[in-house]
Amino acid sequence: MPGNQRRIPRPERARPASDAAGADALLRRRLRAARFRCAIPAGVALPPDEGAEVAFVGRSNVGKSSAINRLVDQVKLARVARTPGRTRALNFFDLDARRRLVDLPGYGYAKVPEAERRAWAGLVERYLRSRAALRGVVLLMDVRRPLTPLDQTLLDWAVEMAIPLHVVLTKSDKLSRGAAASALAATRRALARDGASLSVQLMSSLDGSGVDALRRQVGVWLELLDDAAGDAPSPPAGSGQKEAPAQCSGGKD
Ligand SMILES: Nc1nc2c(ncn2[C@@H]2O[C@H](COP(=O)(O)OP(=O)(O)O)[C@@H](O)[C@H]2O)c(=O)[nH]1
Ligand SMILES: [Mg+2]
Repeated sequence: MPGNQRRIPRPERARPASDAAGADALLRRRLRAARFRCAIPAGVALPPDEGAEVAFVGRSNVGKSSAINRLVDQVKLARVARTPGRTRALNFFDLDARRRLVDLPGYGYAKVPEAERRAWAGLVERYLRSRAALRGVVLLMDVRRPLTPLDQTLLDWAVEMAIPLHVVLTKSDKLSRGAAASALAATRRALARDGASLSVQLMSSLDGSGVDALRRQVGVWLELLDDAAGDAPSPPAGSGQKEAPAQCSGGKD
């Protein structure tokens, strides 16, 4: 074909692939804009309940910070917000003026004192019940130990409150491919028995597998591929995170 001849587009064949790649690139860019906004301890008012947010919840050490960092393509976003002694805080990350990710406090192992378990439950349940901006919850469970009692509590709340739920089975690299697939199928079966309507996926923050699926789910919930979605202006590299305020709300609630 002569080089100067105009190419005839063939949308049926060429478009879907490039559109999908373009959509993924846009999603990545919008998530990469995430910036730590504030950590809100119990009793302090949350940022205004407007726009849209997606919350992440799971047992301590399940890999929640690592998954958030993978999601937003940043090495230590979730870690910079971690203040020792403030494990009961809700950490808010802005994607743009109207969209946020929220890192809910992790829950402990089976043996945490009852009072501590109740404090955690009170804080998380209140947030889930009252937050109009909440579009969905990502529940992270270790692929080797899914559906602990507190995971079940979370699931029950989400079903009761009709909050869309996406379950991520973390650390899939710790199992063989076959064992991970079996764990995924078993978890899906168990959740179907519960009558929960939700999605379940495997993920490894170590090798990055599954991160695209998580990105797409968050993108759908936050309508990140909406044409109207603004690209947040990025602050200069290296600025912002260390100086982020410890809180960003007005007073007690
Ligand atoms: N092998 C493996 N280790 C992981 C993965 N995700 C997190 N980890 C490790 O698990 C530990 C807890 O991770 P972190 O993200 O801090 O968990 P969080 O307490 O739920 O926020 C750390 O040592 C991580 O390096 C994963 O996908 N694969
Ligand atoms: Mg963490």
